[in-house]
Amino acid sequence: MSRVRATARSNIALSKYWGKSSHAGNVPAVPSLSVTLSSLVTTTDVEFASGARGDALTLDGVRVEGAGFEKAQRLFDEVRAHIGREGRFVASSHNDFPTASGLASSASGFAALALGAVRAAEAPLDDASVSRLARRASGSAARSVFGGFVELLGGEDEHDPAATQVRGPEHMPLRVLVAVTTELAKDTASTKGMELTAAKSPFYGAWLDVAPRIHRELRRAVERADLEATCELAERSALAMHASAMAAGIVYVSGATLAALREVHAMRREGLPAWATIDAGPHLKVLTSADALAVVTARVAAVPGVLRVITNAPGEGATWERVVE
Ligand code: 2P0
Repeated sequence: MSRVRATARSNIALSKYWGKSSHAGNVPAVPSLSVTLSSLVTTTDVEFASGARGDALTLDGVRVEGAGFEKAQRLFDEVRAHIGREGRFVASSHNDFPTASGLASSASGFAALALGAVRAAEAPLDDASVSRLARRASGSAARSVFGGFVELLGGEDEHDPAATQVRGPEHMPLRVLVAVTTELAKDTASTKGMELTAAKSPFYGAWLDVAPRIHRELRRAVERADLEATCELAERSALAMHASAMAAGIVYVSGATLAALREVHAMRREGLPAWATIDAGPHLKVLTSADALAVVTARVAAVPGVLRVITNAPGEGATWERVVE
């Protein structure tokens, strides 16, 4: 029996993935570029054992069931198909942040699970293949396999993309503040939100049109380490994504999210480097520079409805080690 411990960090998309292409295997409809986050870490132990009983997965001690487990099981099936051998996966996953806080991230979770399962089963797969495996479970997870600034292509021309590192963590002094606005998790899951947006939003076509253009510009800004242009484009990507989703009735923002967004805009008017991005939940993520971190953090933390602020620098990619007992 072989046990492996894998760690992966969450990531935040600067240019957003929202919507799926027509290809099988969870291929995004648009390209995205993320920064891996230093402070939101998932650690997953995976054993690959002989025996006919089924696979098992726990998250912070609680057995994972339903859609999350189905995704994990498909991932395990793919790894078994690669090695051509039977066996059961037993995985236990821990987040270093409260799982029920709405920060629980399928990105770090499935990246760690994919890497752990591949290494536990000794499947001869490289990081790009691990990224593809993770993507099939959850698109954003493909990006958490790598550190720093990471791109995942998407669109009808892409059939089975893996994420790739664009630049390492030290490339830009970017800081990401997660302004936590609720300790409760429940929102429309990303997959469902994307489906509803594609089916119902009058602006989904506009999103598919603009997202790749914002992404291209943002990628160039990252390459030249232009923090201001990167963050401005990131905010534009997030607002376009949310405008499109909102027109389908998918509203992720709360009053506290908008209050924090207004504070970010107020800071910018004062000349402070602060921009915002929002994912499929009510937390606001503030993008700033290392130099302005202290003042921007204090301003964001003082917004009514912001419960706490988690500071992140660009983080490392997923890692693994064999556990010897
Ligand atoms: C992203 N978000 O690029 C986008 C931007 C949030 C907004 O959470 O359906 O959980 O499992 O592939 O990866 C992406 O959603 O969705 C996501 P699935 P995932 O990070």
